[in-house]
Amino acid sequence: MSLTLNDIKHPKISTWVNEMIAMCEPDNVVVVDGSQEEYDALMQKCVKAGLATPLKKKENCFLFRSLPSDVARVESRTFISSVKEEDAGPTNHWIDPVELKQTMRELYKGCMHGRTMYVIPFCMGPLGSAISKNGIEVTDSEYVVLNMDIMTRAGKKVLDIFNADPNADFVPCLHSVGKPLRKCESDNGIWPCADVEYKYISQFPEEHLIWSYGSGYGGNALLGKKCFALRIATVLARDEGWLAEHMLILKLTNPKGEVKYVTGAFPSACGKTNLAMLIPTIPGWKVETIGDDIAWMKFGADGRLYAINPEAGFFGVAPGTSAKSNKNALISAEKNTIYTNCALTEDGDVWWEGIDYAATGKLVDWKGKTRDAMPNDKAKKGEEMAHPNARFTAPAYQCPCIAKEWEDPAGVPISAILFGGRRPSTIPLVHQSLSWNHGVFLGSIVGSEITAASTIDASQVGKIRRDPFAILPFCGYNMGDYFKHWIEVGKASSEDKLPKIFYVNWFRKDANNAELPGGFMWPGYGDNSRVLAWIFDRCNGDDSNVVETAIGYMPKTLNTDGLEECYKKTLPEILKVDVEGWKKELADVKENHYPKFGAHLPKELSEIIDMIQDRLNKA
Ligand code: OXD
Ligand code: MN
Repeated sequence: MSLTLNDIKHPKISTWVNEMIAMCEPDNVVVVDGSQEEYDALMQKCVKAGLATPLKKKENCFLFRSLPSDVARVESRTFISSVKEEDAGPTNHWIDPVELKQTMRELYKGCMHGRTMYVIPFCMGPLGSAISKNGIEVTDSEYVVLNMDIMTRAGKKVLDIFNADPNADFVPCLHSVGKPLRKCESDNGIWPCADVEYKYISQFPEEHLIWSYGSGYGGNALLGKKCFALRIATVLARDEGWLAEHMLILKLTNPKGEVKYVTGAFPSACGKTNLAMLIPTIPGWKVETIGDDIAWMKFGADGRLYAINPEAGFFGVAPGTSAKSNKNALISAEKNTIYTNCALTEDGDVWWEGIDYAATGKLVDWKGKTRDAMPNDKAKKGEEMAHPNARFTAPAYQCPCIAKEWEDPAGVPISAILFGGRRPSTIPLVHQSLSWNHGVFLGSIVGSEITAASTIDASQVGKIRRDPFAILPFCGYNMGDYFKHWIEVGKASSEDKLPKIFYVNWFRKDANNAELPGGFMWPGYGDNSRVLAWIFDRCNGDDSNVVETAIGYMPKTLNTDGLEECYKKTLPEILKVDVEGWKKELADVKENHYPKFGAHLPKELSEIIDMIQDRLNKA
C-alpha cells in the first residue's frame, strides 16, 4: 500500500512538498514506500502505457526506449546557479539563480497536469552511516521512481528516519519530464520529455537544492546520482572537510589474504565499471566491488579516509559490455534490471554492439524499428541497434563480486587513489606520486586524447581533453577551489595515513606494431590486476620493486607470469619515462589548462610543475 502525504511527519518536508504540488498541479500525489508490490505495479503501469516491454528471456527485466532527443546527460543545459558567477567557475554553465528560478517556475507551473507526483524519500549511502545523506525527490516519472528504487535506498525506511527527527536534513530535488497531459491524453507509448531548449538541470549550491526539468534520462532525472551525490555533495564536502568524488571503489585481496581498498577516477569510456568488477589474471589475487561510479570519503578518528558508495545499484553503459570485458556486470543485470535504449531480440532478450555474439533474425532497434540483425556489430555511427549510451540499471547486491562490506556504515579505509585516462603516448602504464600535493597535480591533469572518433573537429585530433579528477561536469563549484580543497584535505592528515596516489594508463599505443590487437601496448581488462598488485605492494610499504624517476615512483617490472609474449616485449617501453613527452605535457598544462582557473589555481600546483620540470631537466 503506497503512502500518502499524511504519512509525512517532518514539517519542513511537508511544507516543501506542498509548495511543489501548488506549483506543478499534479492530478495525484503518492509517497513512495519502496515495496516490491509498489515497484511491480508501477512497472505494469509503464507496460500498459507502452513505455516498457517485459523481456521473456530475463526474469523481472524490462526494456524502455527513450526519444532520440533524450538519450544522455545534457551538459549544455546543466547549470551551477550560485549567487556569484565566479563561484561556479570557468568550467560550469551559470545563470543567476533569481533569473533561473523565474524561468523554471514558469515551466513548472501546471507541468504535472494529467500525471501523478511521486514523493521519493531516499538515502545516499548505507542506512545508519554517518557519511550518508538523505534527500526527497518529487517526480512525475514512473521510470524515475523505478530507477531510484534500484539506485538508492528509497521509501518508507527513509521516511521513518525523517519522521523520527523533525530536524533531519534533506536535499530537496524537484523533477518533471516537462510534458503535461491534456484531459484524456496519455503518453501512448512515447517517452515523455521536453524539447532540448526547455531542458534545465539546475543546481543551486548555496541552498543545496536541485531543480530538473524536461528530461527523463539517467543523470538528468535520477537526481540522487550526479546532481546530488556529486554536484551538491562536492559543495557539502568542501564545507564539511570531506571528499565527494566521481570514483569507483574496489577491494583488493592478495594471495596471503591481506586486503586493501582502492578508489579510482577515470573519464568516461576508460573502463571504470570494468575495473571495479575485474577478474584478475594473476593467481591468488581477488578484486571485489564496493562501487562503480561515486565515492564519498570522510576522515575517521584514526586520520584515514573511509569511503562509502552512496549508490545501491549500477547505471552501466551496455554497449561494449561482454563476457570478455565484464562478465560480472552481465550477471548483475540478469534479473530485476531495467534496460534503456538497448535492441530487442525476437526471443525477448536485449542485444547491443560489443556484446560479443552475433544476433540473428530480426531486431527491434533502440528507436523501435524492426531491422535485420547485422552479421557483425560494425554498424555505421548513428545506425547502431542499441544507442551508444544505452544503459542497464541493476541492483548492486546482484553483482557476483560485490564485497561483503559494500554496505558497511563505517565505510572502508582507502589505501590508494588511482587516476587515469586514454593516453596513447607519454603517460606510462603506472607511476606513483612523490607526495599528496603531487597526487593532486596528477588528478588535476587527468584527460584523454581526442580521437577522430570522439570529435567532428579535425583540428582537435591529438589534443588532450582535460577532465580533472574526471569530475569536470559534476563539480558544483569553481574547479580551482576544488583543487584547493584537495590540498587542504592533505593538510588534515599525515602522508603515512593518507591514501597513496597513482596515475595509470591502460591505453598506450604503437600503431606500427602489427602484433598488437588495436595497436594497444597493454592488454588491459583482467591483466590490469598486474598493476593493481604493484600498487598493493607499494601500499604495504614494499620498496623492493621500485625506482624513483623524475615523474614519480615506478615499478622496475611487473608480474608477467602468463602474460602474452607480445606484451612482455612492450612492457619495458610503457614503464619508461618519456622525458621529452613529459616536458611537452607540462608545457601544455601551463599554457592551455591551468590559466583557465586564474587566481583560483592553488600555488601548490604551480610549485609541483616547477619541481617536475626541474627533475626532468636533470634526467
Ligand atoms: C555516468 C557518467 O553516467 O559518468 O556515470 O556519465
Ligand atoms: Mn559516472
